[in-house]
Amino acid sequence: MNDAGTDGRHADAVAADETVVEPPDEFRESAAVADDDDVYDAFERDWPDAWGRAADLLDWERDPDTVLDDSNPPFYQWFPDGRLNAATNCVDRHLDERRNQLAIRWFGKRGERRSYTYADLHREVNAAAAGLRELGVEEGDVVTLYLPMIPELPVTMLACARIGAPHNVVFAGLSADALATRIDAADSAYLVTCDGYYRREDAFNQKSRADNARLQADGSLEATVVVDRLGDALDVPLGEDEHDYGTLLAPHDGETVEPVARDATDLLFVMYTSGTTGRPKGVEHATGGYLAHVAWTTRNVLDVRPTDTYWCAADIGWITGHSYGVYGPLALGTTTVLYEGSPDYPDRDRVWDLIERNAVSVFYTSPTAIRSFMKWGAEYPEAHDLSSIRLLGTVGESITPKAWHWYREHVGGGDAPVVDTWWQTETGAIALATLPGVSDMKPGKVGPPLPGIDARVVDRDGDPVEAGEAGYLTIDRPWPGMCRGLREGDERYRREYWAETTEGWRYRTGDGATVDEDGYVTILGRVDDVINVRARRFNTAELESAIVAADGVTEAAVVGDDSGGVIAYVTTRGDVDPDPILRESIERRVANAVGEVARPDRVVFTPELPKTRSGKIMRRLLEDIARGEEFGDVSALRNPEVVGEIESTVREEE
Ligand code: 6R9
Repeated sequence: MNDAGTDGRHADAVAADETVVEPPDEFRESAAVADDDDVYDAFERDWPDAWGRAADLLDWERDPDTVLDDSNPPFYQWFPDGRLNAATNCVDRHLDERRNQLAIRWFGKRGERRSYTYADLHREVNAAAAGLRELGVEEGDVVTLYLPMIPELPVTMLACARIGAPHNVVFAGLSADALATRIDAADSAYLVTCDGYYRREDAFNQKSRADNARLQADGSLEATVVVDRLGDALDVPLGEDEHDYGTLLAPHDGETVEPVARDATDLLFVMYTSGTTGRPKGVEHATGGYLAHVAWTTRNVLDVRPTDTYWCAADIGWITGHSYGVYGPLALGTTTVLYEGSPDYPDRDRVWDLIERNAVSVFYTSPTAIRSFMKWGAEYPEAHDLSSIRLLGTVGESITPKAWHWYREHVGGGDAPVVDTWWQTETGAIALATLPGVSDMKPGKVGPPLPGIDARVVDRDGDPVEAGEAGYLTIDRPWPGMCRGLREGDERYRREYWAETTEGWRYRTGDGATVDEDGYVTILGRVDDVINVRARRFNTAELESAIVAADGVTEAAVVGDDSGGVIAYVTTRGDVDPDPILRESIERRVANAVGEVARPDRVVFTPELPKTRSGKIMRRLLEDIARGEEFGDVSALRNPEVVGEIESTVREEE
């Protein structure tokens, strides 16, 4: 790890806005966790047994007697003697009370709609489970799912869970190479994909990409199931060992497949994520602890209940979509929105239109999306009735105070709590956040660790830092949603994440952070996002936060150049002319907020920043451009086309 940061003065610039926002009274009164619940103390007093509250949110085939087995750290086992089925928890158990309540409302790219009640979902999941069985899928077999945001994705995930087959969802936008690597690495013999999907106006052939992957994979694939997403718009011939999803399920319509009771520690799914090194890591999540933690946080942090219509805008191909798009909301029996399209198609008010149409009450998205909304302008949300919103969530990267206030003002009607949630693929579920009915919010700061989570910010030697000083975010005691290990083996898992200290085992998140006097954590970004500016060390987030405070600026990414200076890549709102005055104002703001030493040497205006599919800014790439270096393959980006544009702007100005 690099050194996480410099002195407190710099770190504080990230959250220069010291506003404290109290939970609104109306929200407080009906929140899942109320002020007098004493929940922080209860977890402190009664750890780890207090986590039994999370397990109590689930239905168990055999109730767990033991909460935590920590005899072989860092391979912790949560609820080890419990047995359960995740699909039963997300579907069957709601049938008595809510069979005709909507579970999923789906909106397709072409304006199509499909709705599933819990009874419909039950029927479809059972048919899919029977279909997979017919192909030979057995308990423990890994099934790879390569599907866009269509109902068949959550349905097949739950069908896998029902028969005890771990799923391995690969984001539909990843390349054939990436799919092949993940099929091989997960040792998966089954693939569920589709003919294709719409990209704007065009039908894109997903199946041919899957075919390429199959050719590249080491031959372990036995059967492929193909969902017909496009109908007549795309005709894909099926070869040997390839099955049409509809045809496979049809004879099983109305059948019931007995759910397989799984040990709490059995694998529910694997999810590949990028690590510090080139090869992706296969993060393994166990059934019981994961589902319990996800359900607990969906209820107590996002405050979701069955009467809500809830929308997590993240793609199911990433962990946020797994935990808070599928498992969390369905475990609680709520109605969830599934949206296939993009937020600006057919128009930039699409998201607000969907919120209004569905009377969405809880909305969870990322700062990247919020910055786009800001860039497009407040007139889009303002044209819609968003009064159904009662809570807003954000995840994935730090949110600037400016974006936080915009989100609350223009989407949350000025008074909805905005919950900034910090977590990772590896943590499985939210680990740091305010409890919306209890805690004050501090825009730009994530908040304290959740009850029962022992997160600390420590220095190089592992000692807690002073308030305001930058350090490494670590977690000292295990938590239920934590992954059970890596597909790549125990040694790799231990080496990658854990450190043994005198107090026991410590999980290293890889993020830099500060903590204030009230225990509120500010995330400074990955510790590898540290940049050196004229031999002084800064974090990208602190500079960027100063830049986006300039009027008309929507996004910024700073990188070091090869002479030790700093380049700021900046995007502006559509109606703002990126002129020399704005340039000067940006430079001045950084100088004021952080110090003259950090004044950007160059400000490069660009229509967009290059992003990964999950919305993270590709700083490495921007750095390579700044340094005039070769950069690698950009096809995995969400917007590869901007790279050439940025490069020519940089060169032109030189
Ligand atoms: C859920 C998810 C994990 C990394 C994490 C951190 C960043 C996530 C954040 C945040 C600041 C937040 N991150 N939430 N940074 N504030 N509220 O995003 O998982 O894709 O594994 O990314 O994302 O850097 O380490 P994942």
